[in-house]
Amino acid sequence: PTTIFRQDYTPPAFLVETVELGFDLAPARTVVANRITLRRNPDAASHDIVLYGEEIELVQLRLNGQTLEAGDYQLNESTLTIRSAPAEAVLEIETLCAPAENTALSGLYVSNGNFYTQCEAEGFRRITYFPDRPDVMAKYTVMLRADKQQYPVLLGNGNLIEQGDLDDGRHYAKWEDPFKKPSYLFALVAAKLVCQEERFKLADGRDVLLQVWVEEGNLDKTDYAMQSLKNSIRWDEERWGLELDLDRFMIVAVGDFNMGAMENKGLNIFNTKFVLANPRTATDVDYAGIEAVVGHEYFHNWTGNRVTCRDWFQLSLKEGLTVFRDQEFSADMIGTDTGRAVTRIDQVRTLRQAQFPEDAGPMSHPVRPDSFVEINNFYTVTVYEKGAEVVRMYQTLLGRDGFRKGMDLYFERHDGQAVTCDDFRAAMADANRRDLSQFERWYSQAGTPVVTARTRYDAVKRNFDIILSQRGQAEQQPFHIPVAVGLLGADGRDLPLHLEHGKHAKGATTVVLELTGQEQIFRFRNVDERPIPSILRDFSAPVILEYDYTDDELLHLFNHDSDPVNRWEAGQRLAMERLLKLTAQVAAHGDANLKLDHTFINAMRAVLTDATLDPAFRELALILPSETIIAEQMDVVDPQAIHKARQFMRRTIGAALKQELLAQYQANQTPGEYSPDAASAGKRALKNLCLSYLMVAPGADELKLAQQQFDNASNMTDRSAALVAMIHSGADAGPYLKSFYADFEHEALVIDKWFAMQASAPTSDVAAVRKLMEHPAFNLKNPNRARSLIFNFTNANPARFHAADGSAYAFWAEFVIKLDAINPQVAARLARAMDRWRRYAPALQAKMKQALEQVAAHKLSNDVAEVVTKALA
Ligand code: BAL
Ligand code: ZN
Repeated sequence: PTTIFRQDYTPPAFLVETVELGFDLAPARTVVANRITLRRNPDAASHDIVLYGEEIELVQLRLNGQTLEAGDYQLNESTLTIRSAPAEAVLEIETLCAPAENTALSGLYVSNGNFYTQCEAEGFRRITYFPDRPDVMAKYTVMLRADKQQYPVLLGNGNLIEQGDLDDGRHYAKWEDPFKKPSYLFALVAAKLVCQEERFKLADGRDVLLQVWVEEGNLDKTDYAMQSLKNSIRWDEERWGLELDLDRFMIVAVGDFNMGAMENKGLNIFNTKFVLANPRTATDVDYAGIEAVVGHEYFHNWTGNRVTCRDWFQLSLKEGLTVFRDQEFSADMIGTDTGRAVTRIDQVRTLRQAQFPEDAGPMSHPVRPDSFVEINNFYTVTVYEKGAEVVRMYQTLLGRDGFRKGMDLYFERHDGQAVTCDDFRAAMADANRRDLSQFERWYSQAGTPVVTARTRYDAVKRNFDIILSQRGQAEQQPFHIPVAVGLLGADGRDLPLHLEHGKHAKGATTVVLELTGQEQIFRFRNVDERPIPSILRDFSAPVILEYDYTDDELLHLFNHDSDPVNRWEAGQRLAMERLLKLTAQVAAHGDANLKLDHTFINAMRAVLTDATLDPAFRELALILPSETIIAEQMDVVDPQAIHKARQFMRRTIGAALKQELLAQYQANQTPGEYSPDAASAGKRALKNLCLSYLMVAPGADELKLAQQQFDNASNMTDRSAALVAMIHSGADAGPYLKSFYADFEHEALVIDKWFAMQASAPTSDVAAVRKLMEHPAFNLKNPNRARSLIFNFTNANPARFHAADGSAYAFWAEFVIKLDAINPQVAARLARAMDRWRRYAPALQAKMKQALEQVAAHKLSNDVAEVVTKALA
């Protein structure tokens, strides 16, 4: 495999002006006719036309009307090169492909008998020969031809300009996209589908057509996606002044899809998981996911499509920014301060669960990577979620208005262009007359910086100093880190702030300290009492904060901090201290004689029963750090000890707070018609968390409660929570699993849940998972199904995955290899489950290494080869 370096970027030798594509669609043999007009790029030195192509058969090639013979061009496995081409060239290329055999789901493929495409990042070259790179932007016209009965719906990017019938029962549709776009945004759909459609008025008065296309039988599950689309359009207008630029916007749902969804121009193609929902089949979390992903893909129309990436190293330019936009959208849709904080806490949990480990592991890379073997491996939590944190930090440093000015300038300068992360940073800096050169290090330096805080109080001078220092990886330069800080008095209230040499609004109780050096002292004046600092409010930077809080200080913050994110954080710190001690105890002496202090239990009781707090916040405050997050705190990870320690803590809380949990379980019922709004979802989340605590070691009453909830549930959130509680408690859930399966046999997304909840159960070992694989509903070729069973076992059931005999590692190796032959992108994701193998005890390490080597010894895709090679390096 070849490594590609960011520094080697050169502009394309030829630019494409127009693309005319003709498709004769048939599953086994699709003919693609491609006519492109090219013009030599004055900025490039080379005169060679380089086209990329993979897994396609070249039938004919013509240059400016002349058929080219074999000697006139060079063709190898991945490129077609025409040397010293004329400055203006019209290429006519005819190729064949076999969509029905395309199990990689990249390029043109068949799912459940219908045609779909996925071109990002490099799928277009699996459709036709093309300069398939994002800095080549062109206008496309596309003619689709297919059997009318089998594929009554023919969709393309942009506007439908012509359609009609052909001979032999076929029909055609011609689509034209008025905007220049890179090839990765190309899409087509030829299918038997139905749609929900609506006309919608934009802020400028234009009337547009919105459509959500699904397979027949799913029209009862499109309302929420449609509502989310309308909310997204409105929000983009109101918050950013960005309008829909087409007359028509389509969402199409497909059951076989590698990603969550794809922002193709005017024709978004979605994993069904992020479209289909009704109360019976979808949970609150599913509804929230649909809102976020519909928003995300829609927002890409400006941040990604109108302004795109110069090269794939700049992926975070569009992804980090668009994730930030969808996060802000979801927060604004809730519309309350605590609602916003709840979404922020969720973001922090994701970072700690997935991004911090990635940044500390073998696949660690900067937000803007410097090299890759396979770009598909870089659609990561670092590029996406840490990228969004980097964008958020601009807003924290520049303020909302300053950030908006930067966005406006970015569009003013770069609309219609393919640009870099540096261009975005320059727009932010120039619009605000700020020097953001040091901020560049967030793009170029990998790893999670550690910020250490010390404090000192001078009662005589009434000064309070916060001394912040930072350390990154070896040889790294200091980052520009916004650290939001508040000071709490003994009464729990925020003290007024008087920062020396600092700017902040009068009366502000939170101030953003800018840490740019290795170590800096920030002095607050006129501080009448020794305060308790609340540092990194709202998680103002993606860093690890070290500060020696005492238990009393943490309890004070947990009870009083006006910043809900830090209030939650104080609870997490209290829990983590105890979890680590308990884990060490279990490892040394087993899980008898463990103890949990009353102070902690009382703190949990207080938050659980505090009716002034939002239920959604209370739920988050009561969830203990996950086993993965605990593992990240340990030098040598002992998954069994972690699991036992955490279960002990959950069991103890469940027993000690039984009455309160029951009372909150009853108090947070949501009778009446189901609604996925944040307030109702928060109540259900708290209620179901109560149930899960009560079900750690259930007696007959608790079991009955779960069974009743299962039987009487009016929605999937409650039904699945009851079932999960039963399965995870170790109770005999067999009859309930059976009835759940029978009820939802024909709802693929629900059957995914059925597999997932069993795969992640602490009672399921590798043998149980293998048994589930024999179930007729299991299908390794469907990414959602493979993820639901295999990934939930390898990633969400650490105590069983790390079984001492290594049997689950052998299982992992077997399925990485099997999946690689089907779908390298999915296989490479599974391969990542072994990323942190060096952190386990020697006996486990040896077995993990053996499994990695077993995979590495196979003939692998670039995707999997890159992951295992880096893991073993
Ligand atoms: N661009 C790939 C899918 C997404 O991030 O929207
Ligand atoms: Zn995206």
